Amino acid sequence: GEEAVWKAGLRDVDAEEKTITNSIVNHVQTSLARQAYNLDNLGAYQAVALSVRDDLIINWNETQLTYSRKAPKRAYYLSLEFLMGRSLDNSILNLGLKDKYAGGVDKLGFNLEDLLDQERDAALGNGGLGRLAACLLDSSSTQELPVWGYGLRYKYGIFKQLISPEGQQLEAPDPWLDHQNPWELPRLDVIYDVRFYGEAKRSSDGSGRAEWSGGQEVVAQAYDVPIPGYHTKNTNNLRLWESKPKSGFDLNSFNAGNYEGAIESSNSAAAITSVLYPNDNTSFGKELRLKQQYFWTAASLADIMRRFKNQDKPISAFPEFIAVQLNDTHPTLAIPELMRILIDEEDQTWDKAWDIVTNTFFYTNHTVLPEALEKWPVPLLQHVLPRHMQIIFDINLFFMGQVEKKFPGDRERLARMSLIEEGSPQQVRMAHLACIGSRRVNGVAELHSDLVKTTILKDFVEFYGISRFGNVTNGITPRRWLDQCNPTLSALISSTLKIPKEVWLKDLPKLEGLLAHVDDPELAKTWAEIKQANKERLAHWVQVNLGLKINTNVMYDIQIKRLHEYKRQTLNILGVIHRYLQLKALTPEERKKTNRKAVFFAGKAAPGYYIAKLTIRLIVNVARIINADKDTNEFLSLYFLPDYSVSLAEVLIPSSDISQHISTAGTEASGTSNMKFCLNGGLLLGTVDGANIEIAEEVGESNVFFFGHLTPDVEDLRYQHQYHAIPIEEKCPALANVLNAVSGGLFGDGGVYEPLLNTIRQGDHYLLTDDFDSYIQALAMVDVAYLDQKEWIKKSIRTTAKMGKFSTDRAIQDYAQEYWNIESAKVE
Ligand code: 26V
Repeated sequence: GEEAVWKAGLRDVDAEEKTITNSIVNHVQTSLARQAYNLDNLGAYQAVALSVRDDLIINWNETQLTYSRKAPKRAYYLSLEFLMGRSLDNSILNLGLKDKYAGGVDKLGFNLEDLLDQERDAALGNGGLGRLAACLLDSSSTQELPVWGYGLRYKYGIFKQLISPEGQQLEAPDPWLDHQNPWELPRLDVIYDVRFYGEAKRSSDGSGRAEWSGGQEVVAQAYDVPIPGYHTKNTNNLRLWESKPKSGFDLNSFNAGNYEGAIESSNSAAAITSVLYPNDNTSFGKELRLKQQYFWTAASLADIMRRFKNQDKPISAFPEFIAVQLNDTHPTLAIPELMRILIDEEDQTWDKAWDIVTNTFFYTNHTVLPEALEKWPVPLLQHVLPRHMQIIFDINLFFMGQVEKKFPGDRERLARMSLIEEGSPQQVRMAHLACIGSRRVNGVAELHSDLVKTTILKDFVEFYGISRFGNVTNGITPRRWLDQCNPTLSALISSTLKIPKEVWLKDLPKLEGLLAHVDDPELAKTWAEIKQANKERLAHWVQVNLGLKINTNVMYDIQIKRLHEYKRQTLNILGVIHRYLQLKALTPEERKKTNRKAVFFAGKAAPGYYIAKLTIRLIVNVARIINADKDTNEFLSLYFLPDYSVSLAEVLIPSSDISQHISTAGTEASGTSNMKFCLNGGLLLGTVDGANIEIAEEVGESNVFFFGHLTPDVEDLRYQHQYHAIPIEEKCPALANVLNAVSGGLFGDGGVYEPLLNTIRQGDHYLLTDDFDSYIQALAMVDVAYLDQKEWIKKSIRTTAKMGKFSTDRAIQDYAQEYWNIESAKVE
């Protein structure tokens, strides 16, 4: 707009709005050094973000002051991944300033929604594990608990996914910091040296100490990200470390004319935090990944130790003031690192050090898949972290002694429980180290926690007793995953419950009050209208971003998650093909009686995961064929939405009628998007796995669609596949028919898909041939149920009503009380 219009617009704003517009304009002129009247949306977004940041910093400061003054026991959440997504909308909602900012931005001639869209996702995570960390942080501030997160400030987050015309996934870097990041505060003074390589010499004085010297030293520098709570001043901290060379570059080499050598060491320091590893559920023993893990745990523990020492307490009091949660085994080096600090630097005896360590750490397991359990080769550890390898061997020696005492002569048990797996090379089993070095261990849903106790850590339950092992079922933050992504539904819930959202968003079981209104036709009508509007919002997104037109008057069926064989996107796409073949066989009259639907997929495959990439390729090519088929496309359409992200999830989830969570029983530890869909009134089609089970317990089996074999059958079925395989034509003709259609070239060159199809024909580790028929039946039941819209809406309302358990507010309180023993510290 013109300058005159701009100034005129500023006349009639209320006081708080005025403060906001002033602050935005100030940031435009000073922080951005630009003119307010010819600003683009990106500049306006930056100015608004800086203005919001001012509020966050004030609350952050008061929070840290309160924590210092009250000196409560604190908890630290160590996670290599924090999948934060965007921050602006979440910040103004949590601060209770959304309306004011919308008004202020409007007065300045901009549209808040457009500005929110300028923000890049902070995508420092792969999937569920990283997003869980982000939700738990939101809840820790909201619950006023003294919790900090520690992670790495990757220069590049999870790769950007492109899909080639042939349906190939291509990866591009994610330079998310290119537009400066207003949500972080660099702390030039919070720095620590971190050593790699070198030599560890044990002292000869019998103290057990050692001296670790030489090698490479790099610097860890902190960046702080404020985490606002919902309608509270409490604003916790996420501290992310960046690696830097210790001293610019090596002047000796430089002066000697070795220019490349001089910058090489600085490059190798910077490399440590350059990129997030894009593997989800598979571990490769890569040196750079090991360096990331140590760099981050060493910096975080040094920081925690410095804060503790400021309190002037004896070192033995460490566990009375500090709890450290290990998010999966990725930070397990913290265990030998704290031993090293206590023994080599703080003069503690081995026994005292071990006592402190095992009262400080807690370990959460997030998967029982064998390929995801981390193991580090002993020679690599010896090379990169010689002192830690000594300590791990020592821990093992003591531990093996204890096991031998309890189970004398049980050699096999010793071999199973050892921290060291024999072989060439020997490998360190990180889950064992995390288990014996922690106070307590937990899984992330009831079934998964049971599996942890009966499979991968069975021997440890027998050794320590059951009370060391627990469960904390995952959750999600209802602020982002309902109020922020589905504001109209949030408003409808508030008016129906006659409870302001500020209350029920912090006390999610209050949703149960919706049950009293399930039969209210007015509510049902508005409920359905909101779902419809959310479908239109998604259709609009697809139109703008992909140039495709989607029918909004059909059922929306969605599966969005990382591509993995165990999650069985392949089962879903083969089901779609089955439906397509059936539709083709019907007469036009018969087709008109069927349930119409659009099927959506989104998700990334690890760059080296060939079979997962082939599944994407199949989905894309099936979509190409069936969306172009005039006989059927009115009844069935299919979309693969590229570059799945937190922000895209926020558009997809509120639009779903049904979502699919169809992992082979016993493989999905919990799942969290299942909770997000259900909270938004989408129904669930799933296997009896992970948190699906607890969702069904809450909403009642009649409100979910379950299918497939159960966990106890899986082992047997796999044995059958190995030793008594039945040809697929005999066992599951419907599936054989679908595979033949693909092989036969119905979706382009069938040969391309042979390796994928062969995983099913041979071995079928994820039991598609066992579950396909019951999957198709379940889909048919969904169709029947959806045709009765009245009853469907009731199921939808009931589902939302019963999601109270799945707030991370509940989960974080569970950790606080049953694990960390911390209490809230409210900022007045
Ligand atoms: C493992 C590895 C191995 C080394 C390379 C990088 C990497 C990255 C992540 C992982 C962790 C895999 C475990 C995981 O993500 N589990 C998921 O955790 C969610 C939150 O608890 C849960 O909802 C999902 O069911 C579970 O698959």
